[in-house]
Amino acid sequence: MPDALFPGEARVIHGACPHDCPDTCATVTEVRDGRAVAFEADSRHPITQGWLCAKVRPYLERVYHPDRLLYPLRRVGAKGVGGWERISWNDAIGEITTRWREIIARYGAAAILPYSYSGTLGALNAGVCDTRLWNRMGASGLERAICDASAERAVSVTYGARWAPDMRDLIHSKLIILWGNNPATTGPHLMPFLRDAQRRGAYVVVIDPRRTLTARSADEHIQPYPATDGALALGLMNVLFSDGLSDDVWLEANTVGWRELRARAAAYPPERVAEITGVAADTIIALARRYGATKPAMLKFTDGVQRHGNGGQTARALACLPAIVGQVGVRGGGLYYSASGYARWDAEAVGHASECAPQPRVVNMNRLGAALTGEVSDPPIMSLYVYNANPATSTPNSQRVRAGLQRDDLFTVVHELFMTDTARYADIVLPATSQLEQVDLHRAYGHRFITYNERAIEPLGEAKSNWDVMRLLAAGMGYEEPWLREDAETALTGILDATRAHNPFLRGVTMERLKAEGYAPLNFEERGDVPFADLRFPTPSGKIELRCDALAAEGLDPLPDWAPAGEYAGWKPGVDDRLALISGAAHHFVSSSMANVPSLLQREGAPFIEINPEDAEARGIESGAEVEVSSARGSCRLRAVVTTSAPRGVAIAPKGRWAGLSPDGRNINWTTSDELSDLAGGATFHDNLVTVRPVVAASVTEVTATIEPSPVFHS
Ligand SMILES: Nc1nc2c(c(=O)[nH]1)N[C@H]1C(S)=C(S)[C@@H](COP(=O)(O)OP(=O)(O)OC[C@H]3O[C@@H](n4cnc5c(=O)[nH]c(N)nc54)[C@H](O)[C@@H]3O)O[C@H]1N2
Ligand SMILES: Nc1nc2c(c(=O)[nH]1)N[C@H]1C(S)=C(S)[C@@H](COP(=O)(O)OP(=O)(O)OC[C@H]3O[C@@H](n4cnc5c(=O)[nH]c(N)nc54)[C@H](O)[C@@H]3O)O[C@H]1N2
Ligand code: SF4
Ligand SMILES: [Mo]
Repeated sequence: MPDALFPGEARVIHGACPHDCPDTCATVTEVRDGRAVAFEADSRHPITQGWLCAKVRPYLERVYHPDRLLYPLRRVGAKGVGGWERISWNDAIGEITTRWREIIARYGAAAILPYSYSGTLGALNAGVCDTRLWNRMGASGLERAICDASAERAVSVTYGARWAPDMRDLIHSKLIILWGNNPATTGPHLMPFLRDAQRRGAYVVVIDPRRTLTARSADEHIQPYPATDGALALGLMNVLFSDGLSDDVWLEANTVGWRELRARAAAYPPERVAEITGVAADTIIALARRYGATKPAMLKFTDGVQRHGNGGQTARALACLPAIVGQVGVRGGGLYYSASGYARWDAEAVGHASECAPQPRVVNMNRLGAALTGEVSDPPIMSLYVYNANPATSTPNSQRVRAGLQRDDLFTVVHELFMTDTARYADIVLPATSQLEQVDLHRAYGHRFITYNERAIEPLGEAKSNWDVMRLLAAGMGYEEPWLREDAETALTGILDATRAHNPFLRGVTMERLKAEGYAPLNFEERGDVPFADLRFPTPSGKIELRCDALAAEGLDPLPDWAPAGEYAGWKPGVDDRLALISGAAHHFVSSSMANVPSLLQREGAPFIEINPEDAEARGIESGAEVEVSSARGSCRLRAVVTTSAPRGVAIAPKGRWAGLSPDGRNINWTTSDELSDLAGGATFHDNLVTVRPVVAASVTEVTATIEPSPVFHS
């Protein structure tokens, strides 16, 4: 409403939360005189339901943060020290493309490594930007395995597709098992549906070593030792089969390998599983009987449970369970992993790979530090281009990543909104737009709506979107393909149209409609809205593959199994001095995004580690004390929170803390492992045994003195 105080017309712009979260909320930005004055949830959206999470509610604090990067910067002085001078975009693009041409002439384009992950999940500013320019250039590919690779592969080979039920169908569930999933923090829009189901009599079980926010409101909380879930799942199968609670007729009709899986599960009687997991045999038997007898039963898991050396097999075992009780294709039952398989963007429209030479090689992103320090040669990596990611903070074995970033002969460009731990090591820093300043299109991994993000405000300073920068870089390299010049809307319309042409789930979802309505539901007319209701599975056999021959062909075990994950071999909780360290999601950040927003930092408190009272006492640690957390890789210092939320033998230190904002200049990823999992090169953050010791008072001053100085700007 225009008035004397606000002469500008108020505009309301529809958008999407771009962050790595299953909820992909529909948002509304109110803009006056070119400035966003309010940022809220879209009250019409059936999943967003008119509210945003604690971390994104104060989003304008992030968008208008005084530390936003507004101009291109060139490093002055030594790497990582923080001296910068302002340069023009012309100079920045000129310098980057000149260096790249030299590197390509000497080493080949494979010596250039683009590194990105989930700063935004948009089809344009992630999807297109992760492929087009790099395909054309022939740069090294990135094996995008830092998050969900093991489970993604496990679920895909078992069911043939990653389809998940409608959250609203939880209301039909009578039993809901949340396995290694903490939605109250990591996907909060599930919670109201969970509550409604519970009120209607559903029994909710949480399986998580930590007493999470989600576990607190469950009917039952089961706390296995980390990385033992594969054994627990096989133990449940053991009881289901031996008690006659498996649906053998259904298994015979709809699966392959169920008898072999039954034989495998026979090796996991409850007593043995109790020994492995620390969960009482009676509890295992009771849960199996409940799962066998209660219908519909939903099993939901996410990725926290697979971040260890046995992660692939663990996810396979979990994914098989709903089939044993014949709950697949049933409303309110089945497997709820990820909905991202419904609207996979047409790969050719996104990346135009068929018009380019084959990718020369791929580098596993979990091995970034190793790759930069010699593991990858012929050619070595001579240039790193980072966007949508903060590897110095979020990638495992950070010390090694740092060592790589410090290489004087590595030409590093970081495109960012903020001077992150990673950007500090760049040769050139480019300023990025926030979601309010860019156009994009979003699918979700937790629900079944497509959401359009309209630009709400002009870019701050000289910030540019990922795609705008890629187009400048392409032009600077002399690439002339029309698909490297398209504007944002043309590119997105092309991708949506190409995908809809062969994907019935997108029927009726057009750009015109998205622009007019903000979001649109996927279309389930052809396949039915319950995943696999028609019991057709897009696997080689057309059935659920409990035994998976494709894995056997790769020399992997075709049946799920359990083995002690990497570092856990021989570990005896309570006997061993080392604690199993889990570093999952922080409540107020998304990975390291938002971990520089003052109000959120205040709510999250100092970087901390949760430790059980008995473990604390045995180590002379009091709540609030500073502790040193060390693994075979490295160490960092945190505040101890002594709490029964951590079971004995397990410690929890949430991810996402900026090393540069921590008193010791480090974070928990100094301790985590860059070994790969048993499937698809997955991350093993939680395969991490640590010793925790109080820091002696004398060295406290020394620690505070190592706070990294703020970057110095020469402009
Ligand atoms: N607030 C917030 N939300 C987020 C994120 C964030 O950083 N902050 N990150 C986003 C991203 S990138 C992702 S991938 C998702 C992840 O979503 P989730 O998978 O729900 O999150 P995590 O915290 O990684 O792990 C979930 C739970 O797994 C438990 N866990 C760890 N190891 C084991 C194990 O061996 N067995 C069992 N049973 N449980 C285990 C942890 O204690 C944790 O409570 O969340 C997204 N949402
Ligand atoms: N210890 C431990 N570490 C973990 C995990 C764990 O469980 N434990 N989980 C892992 C998981 S699941 C994930 S997914 C990864 C995530 O790792 P990353 O993908 O590296 O995520 P972030 O650390 O949030 O860094 C994203 C960066 O992108 C920037 N950004 C946002 N939007 C844009 C944009 O439009 N353009 C550009 N150029 N930049 C943008 C943000 O400012 C932010 O600095 O972290 C992993 N790290
Ligand atoms: S982070 Fe998740 S819950 Fe929060 S606003 Fe974004 S999509 Fe919604
Ligand atoms: Mo993730």
